[in-house]
Amino acid sequence: MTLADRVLAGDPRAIARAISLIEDEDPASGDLVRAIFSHTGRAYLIGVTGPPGAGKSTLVDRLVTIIRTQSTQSTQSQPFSASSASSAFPTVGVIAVDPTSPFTGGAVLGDRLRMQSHAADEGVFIRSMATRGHLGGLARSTGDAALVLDAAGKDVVVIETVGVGQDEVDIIRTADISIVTLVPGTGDEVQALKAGIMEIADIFVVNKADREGADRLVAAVDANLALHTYQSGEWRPPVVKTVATTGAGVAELVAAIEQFRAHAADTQMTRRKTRGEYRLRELVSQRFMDHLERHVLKTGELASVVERIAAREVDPYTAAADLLGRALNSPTS
Ligand SMILES: Nc1nc2c(ncn2[C@@H]2O[C@H](COP(=O)(O)OP(=O)(O)OP(=O)(O)O)[C@@H](O)[C@H]2O)c(=O)[nH]1
Ligand SMILES: [Mg+2]
Repeated sequence: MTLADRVLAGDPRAIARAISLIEDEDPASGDLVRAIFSHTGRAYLIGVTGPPGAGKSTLVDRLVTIIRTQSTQSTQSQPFSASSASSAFPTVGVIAVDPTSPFTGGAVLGDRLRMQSHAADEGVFIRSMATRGHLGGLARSTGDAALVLDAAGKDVVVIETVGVGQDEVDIIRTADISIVTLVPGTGDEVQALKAGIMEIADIFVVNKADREGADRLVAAVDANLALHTYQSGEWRPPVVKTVATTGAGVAELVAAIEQFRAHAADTQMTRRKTRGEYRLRELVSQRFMDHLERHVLKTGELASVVERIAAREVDPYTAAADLLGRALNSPTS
């Protein structure tokens, strides 16, 4: 059985192995994605972002608990339907993107500990992924890891990232739903505005609502939303207060997710296309640079172009046009 077959069968060890290949940017990961891709597109992708320490992992842990027990409730609507008759509860995959170096391990351990309540649950797969240094690498590897979980039959895939950089914003923006977590008393409003994460939120969560200033923060976010005129039928992001440590407000969050999912059913395809386009553009750019560096330029030549730009001997537009021309005139690999 190939690794792809084992992933498709839902084998947790194969899922872990596949994600490691992706994380290491092993060439085999491309073949893996090729093999599983036609089996993806079913999972509901939830992106959770926010500043470091906002309580994202604690919140995700609570969210997973509710999703995993949802079928026991006799409520009207169920946003996350289980994939097969054999599993009564929706299965979940969680990817926590570790903002720190893969070698410090601190945040990895933290995420593991805070999601420990699902350790014995076979329907939940939790994994931390380390940030890679280069542009777009994180978005690609996270996207590929989500594909693995999707192919493995997870009904819901949650991606947790620290909302600090464009990369993280890009990951969350292309999820089926984006949840932005803020915390009172940290000047988050300003930070969030800077990082451009206000615009990507489908739902705002003010976590640590047990702290002073929660209502003020809710009011600040509301005031910000009020600057935008919502057309009738347009989704206005709700602001949900939670205390992730006790679970307070998490049921309301699930209800908001449910509402968004029902509301955005027709726009989901647009979002998925955007996700696909983003990945395609990123992949082509990366392939192009790889080709350029491996087959067109001599060793160190790119660095010397960078030097010349720094020394103002050439402008970046001319340099880029020159590199593009040279690459196009060389045989592709
Ligand atoms: N008082 C209070 N503390 C909370 C709440 N939610 C989480 N915490 C605590 O905040 C700390 C950080 O929680 P995490 O869930 O690890 O936060 P995170 O956003 O995942 O952190 P990173 O992934 O490292 O960015 C932990 O000590 C939690 O127990 C809350 O609602 N109220
Ligand atoms: Mg975390």
